[in-house]
Amino acid sequence: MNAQTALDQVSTQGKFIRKDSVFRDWVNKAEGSRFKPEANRYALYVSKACPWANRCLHFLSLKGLEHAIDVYSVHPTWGDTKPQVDGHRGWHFAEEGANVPGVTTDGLNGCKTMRDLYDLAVKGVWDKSAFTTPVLWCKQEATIVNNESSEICRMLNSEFEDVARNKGVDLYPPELADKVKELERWVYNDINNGVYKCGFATSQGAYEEASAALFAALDRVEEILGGTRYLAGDSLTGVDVWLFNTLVRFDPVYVVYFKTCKRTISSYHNITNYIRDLYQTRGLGKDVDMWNIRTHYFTSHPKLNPYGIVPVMPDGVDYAAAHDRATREYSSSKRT
Ligand SMILES: N[C@@H](CCC(=O)N[C@@H](CS)C(=O)NCC(=O)O)C(=O)O
Repeated sequence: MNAQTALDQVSTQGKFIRKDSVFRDWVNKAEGSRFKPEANRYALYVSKACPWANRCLHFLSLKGLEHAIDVYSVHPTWGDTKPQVDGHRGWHFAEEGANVPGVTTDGLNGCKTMRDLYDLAVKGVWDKSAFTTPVLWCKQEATIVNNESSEICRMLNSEFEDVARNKGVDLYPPELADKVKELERWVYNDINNGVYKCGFATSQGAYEEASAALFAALDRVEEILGGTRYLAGDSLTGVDVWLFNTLVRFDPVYVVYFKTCKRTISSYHNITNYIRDLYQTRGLGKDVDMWNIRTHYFTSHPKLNPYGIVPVMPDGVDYAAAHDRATREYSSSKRT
């Protein structure tokens, strides 16, 4: 049995190498498609702590799909999943009757853990990789359609248009496709996954390399945001949602936990204001659950934090504070 978590995905040089997600089917409208976009046919399993799952929740709300796809969310602290079989620790759902903020039971399938859900999906024992969130679940076939957040985001953006309340919202507009794709490449490698490369590295060299790439990328973001309101220009795109989910966790968690301490995000003027803008003006704040976020990281990996102590929240993190993004002049607009 190969019951892994992301913490096990480390090379012999101590580099964190994330494994590819395994379930890669698509919901689409095409004739003969196995998974058609229909209201009440799919569920999204998330952890509110998980940046990958959280970005799917943001797409769900930006597109106005909450009424059509139900959401189940796991407890932030990993626990034993099959103690009689192996030592794996992973995501659990809330116990019946427990009242944990932002956490639910698996009201759909009655699973106790995400591992049980993966077993249910394959109607046996899932032994190929970690039991990760997010999961897009098909109720009709009782299986996982997809467990790769970048793809779930794209499906939510474009495939559920007929049932979406916010029709016409397009976070991947065709005219920005190349630009967004190029931004996603380095935002994913150096920032979204970059913080994990710092935090899960097991050698000094691997950590320093990841840290250098991370802060070079953040400097680049700071510069871009001096010129435009969003990463790809004047409109919010998917890559902003990706970046936002790492940024909101940065000072409250990663600076301490993943040793991404060369600079804090609050020391970057444009990035700080950009987070506040997305949090408030674009409504992404509604799906940011700081208790789940901080509890998860600090209490789930005994290897990294043996006593599970959650450090005091640093001063100066205030995503609800006023921002200057709507009123400032951008160098891109000056040029036009
Ligand atoms: N490629 C996946 C990565 C998802 C992922 O790593 N999720 C983490 C939580 S942040 C997880 O569920 N980890 C469980 C584990 O490693 O066992 C995606 O983007 O959807």
